[in-house]
Amino acid sequence: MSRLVVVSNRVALMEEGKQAAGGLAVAILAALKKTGGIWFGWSGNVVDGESQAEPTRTEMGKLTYATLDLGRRDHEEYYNGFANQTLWPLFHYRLGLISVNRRTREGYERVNAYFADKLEPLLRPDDMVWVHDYHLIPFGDELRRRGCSQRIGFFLHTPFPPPELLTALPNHRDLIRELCAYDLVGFHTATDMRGFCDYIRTETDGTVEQRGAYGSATIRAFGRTLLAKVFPISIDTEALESLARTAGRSRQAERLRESLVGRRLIIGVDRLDYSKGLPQRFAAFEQLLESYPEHCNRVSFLQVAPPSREDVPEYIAIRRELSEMAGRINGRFAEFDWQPIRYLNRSFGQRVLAGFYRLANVGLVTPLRDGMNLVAKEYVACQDSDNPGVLVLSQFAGAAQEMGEALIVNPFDIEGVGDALQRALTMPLGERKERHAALMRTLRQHDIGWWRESYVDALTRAPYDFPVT
Ligand code: ADQ
Repeated sequence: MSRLVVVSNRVALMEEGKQAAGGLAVAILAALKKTGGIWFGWSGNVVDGESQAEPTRTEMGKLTYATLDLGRRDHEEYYNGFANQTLWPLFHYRLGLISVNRRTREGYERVNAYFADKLEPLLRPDDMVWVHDYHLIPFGDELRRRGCSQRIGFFLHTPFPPPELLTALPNHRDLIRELCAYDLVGFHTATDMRGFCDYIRTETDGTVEQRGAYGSATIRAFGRTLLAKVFPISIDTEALESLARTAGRSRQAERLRESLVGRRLIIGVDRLDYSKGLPQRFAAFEQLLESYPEHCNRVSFLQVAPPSREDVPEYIAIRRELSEMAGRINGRFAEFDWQPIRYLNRSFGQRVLAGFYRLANVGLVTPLRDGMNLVAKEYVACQDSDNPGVLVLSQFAGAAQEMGEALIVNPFDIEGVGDALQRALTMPLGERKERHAALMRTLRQHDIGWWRESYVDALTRAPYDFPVT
């Protein structure tokens, strides 16, 4: 069996007992734990001057971490710049937020080439290389230019926009040509894959040989043949289920329960990101209190939102907006013994979160656009099947395509989400159990192990050839 080499922008080198807040980190760790291999990428450190000359290697059991510190300019142009101010908003359908300039695009290409220079000497001929996410689209092409003939796959953790949006990016063809250097390109949903296939059909002279309703397709474009396929990412369902059973009785969960003094709980857990629809969510909770005043002093909304990408102006702006909204809504509705919104800018360990999920009567997951959204799956897995809570889920989260038994909402429709909250809070036990059981069947069948195995299996079998440069 080939060794697995995982490449991602950020390598989450875990200190004992610590938990990363990124969905990607959580998923990769669970995947590599079984097979072992190399996890290669940025250390998360930014240094003055040049990026690190040689990777730092750290061995942990069967796993080798190989990490690089980024120089300030590389970090600014590649990470804060092109990845997070151009591709992230573009891939989340937010053209109004994209910033476009040649300097950051060049920085993005330069750092991808630098990463390829550093990984290439570590590779063995029969390795399989699995590259993650929008930061690293050109990486496979850079490895090919250095003569790497290993199987190289890519998985996109964000949505993939339709060609009408993608073509707003100058030199979009170059980016998609680079994407076609991989042997396998994986997406979360059929919608994302359709965006890619439509681009190939309309913007290139390539062909798409589709199998099933956007389940998988052979792409011939830019002189290469590759496989595109849908692999909805998931969670370690069984582990989380058993963690939640005891986590509901942990000290922190007890403190939360006591603080509620019999009130119901709605929970939201997200990185603080404009794609997560947090202002609309706060407004929907306000709408609930306004339209259904019987919930005043009877329901609390706990929103956990650790800050992320704090160097990017849009993230500073949304943080300020949310603090103001929480203050305003609390000022409007609070009683001397009840605060409607508990808004926390910090992260928690997995065990504490599992306990909080289990206590919550409603999981409120309302991104404006999201690749998958693992919180939706985690919330369901942590419920008590004898008395489960209700998931209210945005139709624009990838997860909605598999989790139709949740209450599916349009996050832009504030009144509609307010009504869905009312429905969730008053749903009879029988219906809650039925919906939960159906969701759990999906999560047990398609867990993180299934995701990894089906991706690696497809990469093993993908047709591959070498670039015509
Ligand atoms: P994210 O945008 O980070 O991931 P998500 O899928 O919800 O979003 O994953 C977040 C993860 O971080 C979850 O495992 C959650 O438990 C954890 N987390 C969030 N807030 C936390 C907190 N306050 N404390 C501790 N842990 C916290 C990206 C894409 C998603 C896609 C994933 C995986 O944007 O669409 O689902 O990658 O592909």
